[in-house]
Amino acid sequence: MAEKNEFFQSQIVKDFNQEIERFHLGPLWNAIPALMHKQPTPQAAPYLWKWETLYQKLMEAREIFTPDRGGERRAIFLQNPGLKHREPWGWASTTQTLYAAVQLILPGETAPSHRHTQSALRFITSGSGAYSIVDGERIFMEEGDFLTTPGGLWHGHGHPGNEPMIWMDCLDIPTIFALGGTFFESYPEHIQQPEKPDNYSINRYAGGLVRPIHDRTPQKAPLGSFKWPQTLAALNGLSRYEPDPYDGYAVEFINPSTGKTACPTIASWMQKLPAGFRSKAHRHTSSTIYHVFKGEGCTVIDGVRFDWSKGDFFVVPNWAWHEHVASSGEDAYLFSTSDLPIMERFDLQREEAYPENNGHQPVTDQFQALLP
Ligand code: 1HN
Repeated sequence: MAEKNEFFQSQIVKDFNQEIERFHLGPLWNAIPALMHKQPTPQAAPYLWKWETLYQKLMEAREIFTPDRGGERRAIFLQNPGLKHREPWGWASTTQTLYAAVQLILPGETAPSHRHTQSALRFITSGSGAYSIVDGERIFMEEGDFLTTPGGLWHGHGHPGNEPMIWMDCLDIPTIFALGGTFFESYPEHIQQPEKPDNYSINRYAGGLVRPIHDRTPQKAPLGSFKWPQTLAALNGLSRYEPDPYDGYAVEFINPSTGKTACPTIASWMQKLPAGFRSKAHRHTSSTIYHVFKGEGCTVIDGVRFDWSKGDFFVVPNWAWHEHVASSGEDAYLFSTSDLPIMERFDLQREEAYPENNGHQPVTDQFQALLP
C-alpha cells in the first residue's frame, strides 16, 4: 500500500497528470476517491430558515418590487449554503435536486403567464383570494391548499381578493438544469384568459376522490389543487390507528388518473405529528424540504437539533439521519417535498433505520438560525 501511495506521489506521475491537463484530459488514478464514494456525501447542508426572516424580507421586497413593474414574480428562494458554488445566485437550489421559494402577491397584482420544462408545485401558507390560472383554469387558493403545475403547462397568477397572499413554490430547477433540459416561454399575452370554468378540476374530481368516467387515460395534472379540508380529513382518518415510527401520520398527494405522485418529479406530503410524538431516526437517499404549516417541535439531523415553529422551512439532505419531535402542546403539521420520484426512476432510493440507541441519535449540537 505504501508503495502504491509513493508511486502516485512520484514526480513522473505528477508530471504526467499535469501534462495531460493541458489537453483537457484527466487522470482517473487520481480522481477515483473523489468520484466514487462508499456512500452518498451530500452537497446540501442541513439548514433552517425562520419564518420571521422570510416574512420580513418579503415585506421589504413588497416595497421594492411589483410584478406589474418588473414583469416577474415576487419570489425569494431558499439558497442552501452548501450549494453556493455557482455565483452569484448559486444553483438556485435548496437541495441538490429541488428549488424552493416563498412568493408574495398583493391584491390587484398579476404575475404573467409562462411555461417551462420544470415542474412546479405550490403550498399556500397564508391568505386567500388569489388564483393560479393553469392550462386555462383559474384555481382559487386558500391556506393549506396544495397545487400542482407539471412541466409544460401555461401558468400565471392573479389576485382579485383583498389580503396579501404568501405561498411556497417548489420546482425541480437544479435537476432539469443538470440534465440540460431547460426550456422557457412567455405567454403571447400578459396573462392567459380562462378557457374553463373556475375550479373546474377540483369540482369534477371531488378533490381527487374519483375521476369522471371519460377521463380514464393518464393525464399530466387532471386535478390542479388539493384542498386543505380534504387533506385534514385524510390525516384524521389515519390518526385513528398506529403512527408510522418515522413519519407519524403522513399522506402523499397523488395524480388521480395515474395513482403516481401529483407532480411527476416531486413527491409532496402532508404529515401530522401528534402532540408529544417522537419519531425514530432513519435516512434515505431522497432529500426533503419541509415547511412547518402548524405547530412547533424539532428535528434532529445528523446529531444537530433544529428547532422549528409555524412558517419555518428546513432541509434534510440526502442520506442524513433524521428524527422528528412535536412539542407537547399541540399537533404539528409538516408539508414536505422530496425528490423521491427522481431517485426511484434512477433506481437509487435506499433507506436505513438508525441502528443504535433504540433508534435515536445522540444530540451533539443545536442549530442557530439567522434572524432578521
Ligand atoms: C415560476 O414559474 C413560479 O409560477 C415561481 O409562480 C417560481 C422560479 C423559477 C422559474 C419559474 C411561478 C419560479 C418559477
